[in-house]
Amino acid sequence: MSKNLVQFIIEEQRHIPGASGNFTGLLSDVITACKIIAHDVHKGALIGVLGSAGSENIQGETQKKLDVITNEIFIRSTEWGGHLAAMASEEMEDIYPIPGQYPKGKYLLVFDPLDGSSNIDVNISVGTIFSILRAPEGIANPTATDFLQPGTKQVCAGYALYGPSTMLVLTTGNGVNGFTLDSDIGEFILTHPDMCIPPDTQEFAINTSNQRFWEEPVQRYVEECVQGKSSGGREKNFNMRWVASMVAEVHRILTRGGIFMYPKDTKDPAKAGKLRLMYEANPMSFIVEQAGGAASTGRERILDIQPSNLHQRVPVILGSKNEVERVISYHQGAYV
Ligand code: AHM
Ligand code: MG
Repeated sequence: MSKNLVQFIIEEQRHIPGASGNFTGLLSDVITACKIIAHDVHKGALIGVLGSAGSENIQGETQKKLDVITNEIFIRSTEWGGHLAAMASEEMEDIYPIPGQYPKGKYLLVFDPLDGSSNIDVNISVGTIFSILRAPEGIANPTATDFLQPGTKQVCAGYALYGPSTMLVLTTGNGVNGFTLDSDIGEFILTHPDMCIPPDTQEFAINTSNQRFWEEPVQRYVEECVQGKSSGGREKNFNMRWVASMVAEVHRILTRGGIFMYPKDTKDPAKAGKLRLMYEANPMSFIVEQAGGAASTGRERILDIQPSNLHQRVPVILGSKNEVERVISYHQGAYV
């Protein structure tokens, strides 16, 4: 019989000396949240969840009804279990401390409950991204500052992809495994063990409508991909994809390779990029590195960044190692 996700985690935790079962319990609550979200996303218009909520989040972005609903699902599914000290979400300005009626635990949960939500009304894949950190030793009531840990400190990172099938992909720092939701039995089943990103690729993903705002190294890289063999700059031709759902984009890269870029641009000088370090860049970089890929801003490894605030944005360049390294080398002024 194929392994389900909870069984997989319990067996993995057995190898960790001193593991108390708290992490397994927390993950099991996160899995429940993702199953409920999958249900709501798939029902869509039938249960009246599409469209705008008529509100704005901390980023000043218009919230979809499902942004609000999925944020609530994540909180309600995970706050009661006694595994968390606090959580933080892309959709909430401040951290969410665990209410007094529940026991507190040692973990911090960080999440983007519905990434790519601009796709929801047009029935294109969306996802949930999450990251688990440890609360600093001896801190029972964490503040936002306690969340500001570099990505290398993540205990676990994962995403759920609500596509033609629902998948959950995760790492605890020991490779990357993918599970598919069998909705008949309500379980995520291990279908993609030990996912690896091929080091070379002929596929790139970037929103080219921002081209005029990019820096020179990214301009050069994309221009060479577009020219392919004909420029003499590259030895191969490239294909391009842009789903505008980072989860779908990263999943494609984990499956068949590729490079994804939301680079630094000059569109809004107040923002270093579009994607958020804590909710998007760090968890995805942990997964990508664990699958043998690379993740960088172009200037530094994403997982090494010391966060300065909860909603910080960073440039993101991730995927097949040799292509990411090429883009980094262009940032260093090197010509390969
Ligand atoms: P969101 O968290 O508000 O959904 O924004 C993040 C999404 C990513 O999934 C995706 O890669 C990117 O925004 C798309 O941005 P754009 O619409 O500029 O192409
Ligand atoms: Mg997002």
